[in-house]
Amino acid sequence: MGKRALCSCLVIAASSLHPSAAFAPSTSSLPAVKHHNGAAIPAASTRLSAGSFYDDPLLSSSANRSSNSNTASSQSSQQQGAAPLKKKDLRTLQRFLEVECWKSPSIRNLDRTLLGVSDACKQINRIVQRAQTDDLYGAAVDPVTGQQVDENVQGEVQQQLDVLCNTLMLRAFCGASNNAICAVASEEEPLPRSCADVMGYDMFSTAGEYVAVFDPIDGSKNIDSSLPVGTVFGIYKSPEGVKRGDEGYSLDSFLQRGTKMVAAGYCLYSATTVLVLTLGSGVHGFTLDPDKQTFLQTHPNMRIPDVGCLYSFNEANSREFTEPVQQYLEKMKESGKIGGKKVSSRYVGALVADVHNILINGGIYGYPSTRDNPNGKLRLLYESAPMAMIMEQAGGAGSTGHGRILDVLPRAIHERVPTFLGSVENVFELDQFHKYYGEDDDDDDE
Ligand code: FBP
Repeated sequence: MGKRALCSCLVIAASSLHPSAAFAPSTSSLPAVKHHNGAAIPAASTRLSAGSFYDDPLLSSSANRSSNSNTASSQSSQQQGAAPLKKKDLRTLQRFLEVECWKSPSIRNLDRTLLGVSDACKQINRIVQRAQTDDLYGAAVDPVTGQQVDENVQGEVQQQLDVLCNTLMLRAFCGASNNAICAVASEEEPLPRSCADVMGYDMFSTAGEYVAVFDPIDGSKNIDSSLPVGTVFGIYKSPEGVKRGDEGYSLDSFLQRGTKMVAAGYCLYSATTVLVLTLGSGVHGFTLDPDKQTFLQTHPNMRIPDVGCLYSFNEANSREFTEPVQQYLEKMKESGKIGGKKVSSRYVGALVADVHNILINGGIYGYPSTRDNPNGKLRLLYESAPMAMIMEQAGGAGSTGHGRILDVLPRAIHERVPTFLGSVENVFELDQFHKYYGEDDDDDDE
């Protein structure tokens, strides 16, 4: 479909109008969005931890003062006039899981599994921090032959850390005492594996009504330069009456739309270690207390701003991006403002880190399709879909450019999908550019 004559910027009412109007400064296409309280509060006020510095009388008083914990832009119930919580008042992840899983029958027996996953994240956090000192770098070698192990199903040489963190996550999901999970799929495994196979005991074969998917170490290329990395995971309930094959699971349990996920989360290993989780009713963030090695609920009910001025794309690939995305980025930079705020680019090169930044501050993250990778780079099942569930649960959006990521029916475990995640207004505009520039190919096969 040829390009229509460009018209001058008008208020976006119907998607047929030229989408760049959205970037026209202070046009009414974007609601006049003001960052929640607008106060320039540092990203995260530091909490002094009980039991270490907290006992220091000099510091304790400042702790009381600097209690406005959550970031300025993500508004949680805590900031709405509630007295700031001191550290000891923060709910632990364990308590949160016990209560939330008890509350909803559909996830009733996932509390121990998720607690096990949080323990694995603590171990991965330690491993990532020790990678330099304990020489956990470089390609993984076969413990028996001493030979470098083969490439993984992504065609990447498996790093020692990939293998280590993969093992920790496999055990965390399959080893939970109440056997809630029957099988798992990982970025590092060519095919799903039953928990009986992972744990090496048949007793696990009768296990659970759930399956788990995960990327044990996301952005692993960043480790060499000590930049942030992450872990991503999602949990699906096996469809009623699904027949398990000889492998102890059914692929149908995995190849479900993201809308079927019952829980999703990521853990960010960075300046602080933050576990962000949704059980299908809101999003909550837990920061690891380095002294007590306990995840504390520092970000209850996270909400992403409806519009944000951050964008996170690897623009080195922009020549290969599809026209709608090229036009979207071009028009945004031309106007230099979104919602009256100056646009700014941030790209760490790790999905978890970049999306966490967008979740806190608003804006859009994108890994588009390119001429060489028509489906982009990110894997639908254990990268894009879990992040899209978190984004939507926080009031944001997750799109392929042609529809919700969560509506895409996966056809294969390691299938890739163009991925756009962020504030609802920003992602809406990107979808308008796809509509306007007419590259409308339904990649949803049903
Ligand atoms: P893995 O590291 O798990 O393979 O994930 C892919 C990833 O590293 C994302 O975390 C990140 O957003 C993207 O690839 C970076 O890709 P590029 O280096 O092409 O920008």
